Amino acid sequence: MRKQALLSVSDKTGVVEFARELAALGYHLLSTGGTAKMIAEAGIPVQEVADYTGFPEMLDGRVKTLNPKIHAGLLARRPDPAHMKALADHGIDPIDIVVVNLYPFEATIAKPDCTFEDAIENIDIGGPTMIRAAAKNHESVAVVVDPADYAGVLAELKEKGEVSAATRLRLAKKVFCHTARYDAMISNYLTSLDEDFQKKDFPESFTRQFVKVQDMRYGENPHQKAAFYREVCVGKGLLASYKQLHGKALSYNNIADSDAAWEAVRQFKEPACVIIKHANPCGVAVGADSAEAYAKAFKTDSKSAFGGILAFNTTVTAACAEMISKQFAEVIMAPAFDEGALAILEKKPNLRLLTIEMGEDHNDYEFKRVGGGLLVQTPDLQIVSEEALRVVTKKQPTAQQLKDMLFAWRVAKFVKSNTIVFAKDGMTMGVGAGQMSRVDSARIASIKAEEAGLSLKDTAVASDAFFPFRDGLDVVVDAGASCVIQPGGSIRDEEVIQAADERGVVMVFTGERHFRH
Ligand code: 93A
Repeated sequence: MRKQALLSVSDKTGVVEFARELAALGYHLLSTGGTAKMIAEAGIPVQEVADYTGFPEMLDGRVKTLNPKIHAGLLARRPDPAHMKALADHGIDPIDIVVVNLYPFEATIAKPDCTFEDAIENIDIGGPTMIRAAAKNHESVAVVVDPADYAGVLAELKEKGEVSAATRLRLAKKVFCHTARYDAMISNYLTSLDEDFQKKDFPESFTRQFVKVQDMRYGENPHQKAAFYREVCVGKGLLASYKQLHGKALSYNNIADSDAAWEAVRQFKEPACVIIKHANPCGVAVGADSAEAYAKAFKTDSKSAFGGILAFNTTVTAACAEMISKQFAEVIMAPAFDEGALAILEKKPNLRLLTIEMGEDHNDYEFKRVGGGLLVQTPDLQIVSEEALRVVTKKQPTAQQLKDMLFAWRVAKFVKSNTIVFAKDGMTMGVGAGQMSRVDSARIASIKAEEAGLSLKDTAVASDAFFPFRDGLDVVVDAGASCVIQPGGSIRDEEVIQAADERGVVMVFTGERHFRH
């Protein structure tokens, strides 16, 4: 019985050389249109699949190898006599080696001008069918989907006269990984086209595909290993748009914090600066330009800003860079840097400088690993409008108070719960984050303001969730707050509203909360 190899590849790298060696080893070569042409042109004997099956390629190439003569040749158990007889009865030769790589779906959809029809036409059907068949039958067939494996397979063939069982199994595993990834890409692509990108429904199962961008030096701590992945097809987040201009490689914590900084800063229309430390904002401000925004943000908590991640939604000017250069920062990110700014900041060899697009894209889902499972939710995209606020106190807010409260509320969304944010004139004045009790967050925010030398008189306060008791409210009013924005919804709302009236401050309810864990 003649030894047969079938070659059908989109990525034709190295295929002619591989075919030449297989032919020299005595393999009868079968191949499809484009691949067969290349092999034949190199003077290597090859038979077209259409010629072998007696069935022409049809439907614009949609049916090339989908034929029982091919699939029986791939799937027959060897040397099972019944299977061998069935092949012989139908004039089918077993296929021993399959060399296939698939239509370039990923590369196709990555092209900016890719149409829906282009994408659909690049869904390979015959290729996956062949490689899955061959991988299932790996006891008898060697299947090569990666040109990087050509050399190893040839070496074994030359040395042992066959591809070893261990290699056949390894190659088969590679196939199922390959086809799973391929289908996930298609599914991701089609999902990403949904108009209603914020899903209201959750699929029965997730087939997401992430590809490695890089191994990290370590994870959250040096004893943890880590890597960074990009999601295939969906999501144009931080990762899709950042470019590093300068500095050391980003660390695991840098990327996590940069993501938080980018999310927070891009929600502001006016020039803004966000300083993040350990995933929490320690200063957020808006101003006339990057320099003013930075100066204000830094003032909130200059102690904590040490080693922080700075994000801007506007060009970093030389004046701003001059100020920043006096502090130790890990990362600075902005849509652009003035030449003067770059000249100043690039003097620090380790400082990472990133350009980043703002945009309004967001992840469709958020994932959080729990033991043996995954929690999935839609992102928190709520933005409360002035009209949606409900004033619950006798005292009505002034225009300035409304502005301050809405600013504080915007920041509160990006602070880990329990969150208390003091703000005034487009600047955070005290941030209390990540405490188990709201009243403690309120105390911490006031203490930090005092340490920073900031007066909390007439400030606005945002609380990410309702005040369960009046104690938290009393702390912020004692500290100087004159207006409070919070979701409301506690069974003790009345008590808290009464306390606000008693203390003569304004309180508004948003009706929605911003827990962040
Ligand atoms: O359109 S297909 O899904 N129908 C098929 O029957 C088929 N058989 C192989 N695509 C099919 N292929 C794919 O064609 C292979 O997976 C490979 O990517 C490509 C090679 O085509 P050619 O040799 O004509 O360049």
